[in-house]
Amino acid sequence: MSKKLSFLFTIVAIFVLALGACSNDATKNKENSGGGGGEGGKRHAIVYKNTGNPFGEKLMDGFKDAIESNGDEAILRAPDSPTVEGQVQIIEELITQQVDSITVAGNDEDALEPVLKKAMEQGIKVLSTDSAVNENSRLVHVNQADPEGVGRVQIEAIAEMIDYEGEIAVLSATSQATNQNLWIEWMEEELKDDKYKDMELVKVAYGDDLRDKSVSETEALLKSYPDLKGLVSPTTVGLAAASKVITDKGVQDDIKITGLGLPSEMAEYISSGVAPWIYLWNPIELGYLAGETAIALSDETIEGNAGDTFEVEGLGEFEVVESETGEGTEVLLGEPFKFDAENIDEWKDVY
Ligand code: RAM
Repeated sequence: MSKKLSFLFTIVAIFVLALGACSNDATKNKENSGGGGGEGGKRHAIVYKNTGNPFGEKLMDGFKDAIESNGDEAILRAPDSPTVEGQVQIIEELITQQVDSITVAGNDEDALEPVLKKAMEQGIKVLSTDSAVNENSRLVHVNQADPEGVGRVQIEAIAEMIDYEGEIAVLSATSQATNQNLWIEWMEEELKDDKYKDMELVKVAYGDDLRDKSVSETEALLKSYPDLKGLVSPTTVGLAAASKVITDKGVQDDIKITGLGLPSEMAEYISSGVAPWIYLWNPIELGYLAGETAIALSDETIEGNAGDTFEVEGLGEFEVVESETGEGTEVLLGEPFKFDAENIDEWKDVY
């Protein structure tokens, strides 16, 4: 056989093998579909804030599980950094792919409106979770917990840790993150109570949910505010990064820290006393609930209106309600959990 011919044979062979692999995948998908009793065949996408966030990964795991149990396909996307531009580009691609639903953790409340409206005009069901987009940009928001309680409890915690006295600072995610901004508003509201009269919030810094930036922002806070007594970080990335800085600098006797953290990332700091206790909800369940809500919207079991109800296997019945913020509707997962030295070992391997 000539060299040319044998080359041709090789190409054909590779092609045939590749076809075989495709049809195997197709069979697999077929087998999967209906596995969870769903109709199957739909494509549901989730767009998280950015890649490399362990909380976001857990949330997407839960979303994928819900979608695949229904026999549908889950598309998991996130830009490299938590920007609006990155999310717009991904959403445009998902519109071109004509997915059935898009669930977004918004990097901005309003800026995604044009692209999300475009998606909805084309019949794609749009919802937000974790970080809400405005009511014109979504059919419903899947909320982790009541924002007022989440904000207030973190101030109560840090106050107790520092005996209601001294300077405190907040290390947040991005300055545009709807979820963090709402929690910070409630922190400021809580601080108005007279029992906090000897405490002062000196600064809100932004680590953008990036590890390195969260580390450098914490270092800058410690430098600029040498009398700082407490840090609150309402982001898992920020809380883990700041706890490490406090540990590495050996200043845990001078500064306490609390906030919203993943038990898996915070166990060592809870045990060492750097962060005596923290709060969070289950990110896997949040993603699962978002996935089930996406399915219910695309099956038209719900429309996203207050009063709509749907059943989620393992989690119970959920009702769509008016949002606490007065903007649009939401589905609420539940109350945040408190993690401390007593219970952290049970949770650190779960999420
Ligand atoms: C971070 C993200 C997320 C937030 C959690 C608590 O991982 O900013 O949006 O909900 O922390």
